Amino acid sequence: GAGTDWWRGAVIYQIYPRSFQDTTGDGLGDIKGITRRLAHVASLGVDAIWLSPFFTSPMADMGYDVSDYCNVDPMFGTLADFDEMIDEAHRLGLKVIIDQVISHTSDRHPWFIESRTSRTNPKADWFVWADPKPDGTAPTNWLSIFGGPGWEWDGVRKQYYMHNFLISQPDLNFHNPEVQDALLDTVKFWLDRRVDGFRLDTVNYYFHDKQLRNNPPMVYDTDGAGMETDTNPYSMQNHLYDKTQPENIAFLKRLRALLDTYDDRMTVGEVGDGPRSLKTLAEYTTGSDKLHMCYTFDFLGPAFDAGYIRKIMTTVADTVSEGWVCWAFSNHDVIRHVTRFIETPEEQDRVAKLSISLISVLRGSICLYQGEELGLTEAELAFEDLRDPYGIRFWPAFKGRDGCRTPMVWEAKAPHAGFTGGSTTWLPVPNEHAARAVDVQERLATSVLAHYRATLAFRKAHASLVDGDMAFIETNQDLLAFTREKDGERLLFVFNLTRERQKFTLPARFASVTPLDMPGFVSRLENEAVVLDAVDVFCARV
Ligand code: TEU
Repeated sequence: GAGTDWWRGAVIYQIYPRSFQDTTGDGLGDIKGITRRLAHVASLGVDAIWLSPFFTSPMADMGYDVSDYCNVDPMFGTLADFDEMIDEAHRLGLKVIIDQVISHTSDRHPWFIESRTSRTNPKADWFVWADPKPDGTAPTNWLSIFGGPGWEWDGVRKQYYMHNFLISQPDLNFHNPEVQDALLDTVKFWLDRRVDGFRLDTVNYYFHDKQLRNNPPMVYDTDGAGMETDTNPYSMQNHLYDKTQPENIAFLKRLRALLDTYDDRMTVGEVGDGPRSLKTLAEYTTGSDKLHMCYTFDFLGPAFDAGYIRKIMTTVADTVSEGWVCWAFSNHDVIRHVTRFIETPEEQDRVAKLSISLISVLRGSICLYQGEELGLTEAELAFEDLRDPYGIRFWPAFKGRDGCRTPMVWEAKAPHAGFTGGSTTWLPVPNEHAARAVDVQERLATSVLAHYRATLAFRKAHASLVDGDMAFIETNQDLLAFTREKDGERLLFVFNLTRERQKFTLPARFASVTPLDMPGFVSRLENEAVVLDAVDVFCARV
């Protein structure tokens, strides 16, 4: 079926199942817990949920290492729990998007267990196997994202297999059509279970360079300073193979054709590395025969800076004129944005509020990450608390991803803030998080939570914000001013992300403006000038 464009401009709420709500007392979240808490999600005014993986997994990478694509891991519950969760989500008007982690499997997946037994078994070619170089070393210089070489020796096959992430996450060989067929079957399994969409993990990693060519040092753009070559041989950026292989397009078309045999289903591909990512995103989302939209990493870094945001949005306008982007400030892989953006603890609420006000008026769809509606900061954890293998490996230079994965906080006074009725939690619940629990913020009209609801309602009330055009207005470097426009409605925004008051004289063409109340902010119009406080926004109908 052709379907509606519900995903275009949608607001998606990411749930990290392990940390959302426990109902069994084992200190780990589960699907029944999600069902129990969906009313909270719906109350925010979002359109959809995206669930991080809940599939059968040895959990080496917290579920991003799948050993059965068509089942629920017992720690999260059962397929029946999942069906019940979908019923409740749909009853509340929420679409359900699930993660598909198909670039690699777990090394405990039956496909890999079989593949590694010999060079001749039926699945021998389902993973990326290659002979060593004559001197016994790895076939190429490719590195793993999680550190070390991207190849692991297997003593039975006497070959190397390729992995972009952990050694226990072998890379599937997409060049083999049987692999594609098997993966499309798993997608069909979830389509038939009424899933509305898929977040495609590392969608630009699916194909490897079939010719196994060594990579040259990576060339990257150092934020305006031009292209530079990374010459540090130990750099994480170095020798990553160019993941964006042309063969992927044909696979994405097969995937889309399958989705289009159902009504209203969508895909959001994760495309996140470096300077090429927006080009890849455009390639994957232009036209209606590949992906619906892609998720980028551009706002997952440290920048809370008008110039940077203007640069990214302008690049998108130039590069992705017909495709569609999904933005996020936070997710389960990066430091929570409040911690990245604040300069002093006193700013925490204000920065949390301005961030959602900003991202919700940019052109694109958005993903929110559980807990950001409470203004949560990154949890500070001790080495002993860590569960993320990536953090354990690189501590203390990189502390890993556990600080954004701590349990959701529901009731300030309850043990473990209401996350579990049991005696332990898989990661600690910080006291300062508990103080910001949902029940506390529900009682406060000025809370970050109340601000999220008001802001998402504001977005819904103005069609120009959902998918209208976006045009920038000349300002000084510190301000971000733009209009959003659709069907005769034109809204003007002026954002001040700095810690100084700012004044901005409106261009003559905006002579008559009607200021609109942006919930929570204090900017005002004096004569023809917009006067903004530190971390403030002005909005008007023009
Ligand atoms: O992440 C893809 C990815 O590129 C990550 O390496 C990311 O750059 C890193 O986590 C940032 O700190 C996806 C998932 O979101 C992540 O949780 C998984 O570990 C990874 O794929 C492997 O499946």
